Amino acid sequence: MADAPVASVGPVPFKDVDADSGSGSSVLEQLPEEHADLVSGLPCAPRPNGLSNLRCYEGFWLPEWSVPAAVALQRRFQPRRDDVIVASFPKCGTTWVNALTFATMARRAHPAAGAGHPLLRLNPHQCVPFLEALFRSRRGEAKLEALPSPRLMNTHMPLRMMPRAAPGKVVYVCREPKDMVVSLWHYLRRLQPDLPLADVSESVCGGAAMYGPVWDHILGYRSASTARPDSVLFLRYEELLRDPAKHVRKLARFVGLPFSGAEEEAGVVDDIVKLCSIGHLKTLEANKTGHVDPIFPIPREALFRKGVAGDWVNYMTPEMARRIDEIVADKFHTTGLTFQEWLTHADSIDL
Ligand code: PAP
Repeated sequence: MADAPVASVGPVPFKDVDADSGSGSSVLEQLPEEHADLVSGLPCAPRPNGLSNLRCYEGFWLPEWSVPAAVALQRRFQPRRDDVIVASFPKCGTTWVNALTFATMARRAHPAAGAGHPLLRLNPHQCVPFLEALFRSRRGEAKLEALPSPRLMNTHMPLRMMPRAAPGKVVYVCREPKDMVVSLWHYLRRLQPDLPLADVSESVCGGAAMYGPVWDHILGYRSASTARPDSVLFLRYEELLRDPAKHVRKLARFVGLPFSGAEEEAGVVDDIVKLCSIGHLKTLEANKTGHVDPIFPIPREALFRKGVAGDWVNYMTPEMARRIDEIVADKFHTTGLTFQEWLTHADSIDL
């Protein structure tokens, strides 16, 4: 991307330096050549309504288009020491953590209260490049290479798809699985209005959901964070809701950019929290219009629904909820990770 304008210090809003953005090209429209045999030989879970089929690669159900990207990521991604990757299972707070991390890391170039902040004109996903989309092609990989340091990137890939060498720092966000299921259901209903919640819940419980099994996804990052807390920050969506300012400070320390006394006094933390709040992001044109991907027909505004904890009680049958709780108890009981407080905390917490 020799012709793309590149600022000297990152993270830069990716859309501003991506010469292809707005061209309508999509990760879904390019068929992978490399590793085509590998993909076609993997177990397949078909999906309707224009959604990419899932393929089981190294124990995870990845969207078919992203399998070559997983291979390329494992083999060729050259992490830099100051890279920061926001990782998550879908519908667990990706958009929010992308926004918070971008605003925190870029605050010197772009003060959060400034009228020209990139998040006022761009969707958070446009600011933070999606690793698996870029690793679909050599061209995409080159774009990543050309980004100035520190780079901020985003992925839904499980940890095992990351390169063996430590990939800089990872900020992982997880969410109470029943709320994730309800959020995913609302999202997918944009493509299939009659989709039963039971179907989504079943596929998540059975593991064959996009990037699933969700438990293994969480556990991979959780154990990495326990082993290497300086490299993997493990956040929970519900805790972010409870005290976003505390977690923005934590995030800033983790990425090596703690807030100074002067910044604290000037209210910079609160500025970041306000800028990235769902109430604010929802009102912006960049988040009200357009689609998640130029040709993927889910409107961007579907990324900003309610943004609360405990919404599952409004939709799930007791049996559905019990099934997920039992799996969660079984999978996480040795890890100290519990979502129990949210099981009894059924009333939604608004920001
Ligand atoms: P993605 O994986 O497709 O990027 P992701 O952002 O992880 O989606 O999840 C969307 C959820 O985060 C939605 O939850 P809900 O359906 O339960 O409401 C969305 O509302 C919520 N969300 C998006 N932005 C924010 C934000 N700024 N603050 C809090 N929650 C948010």
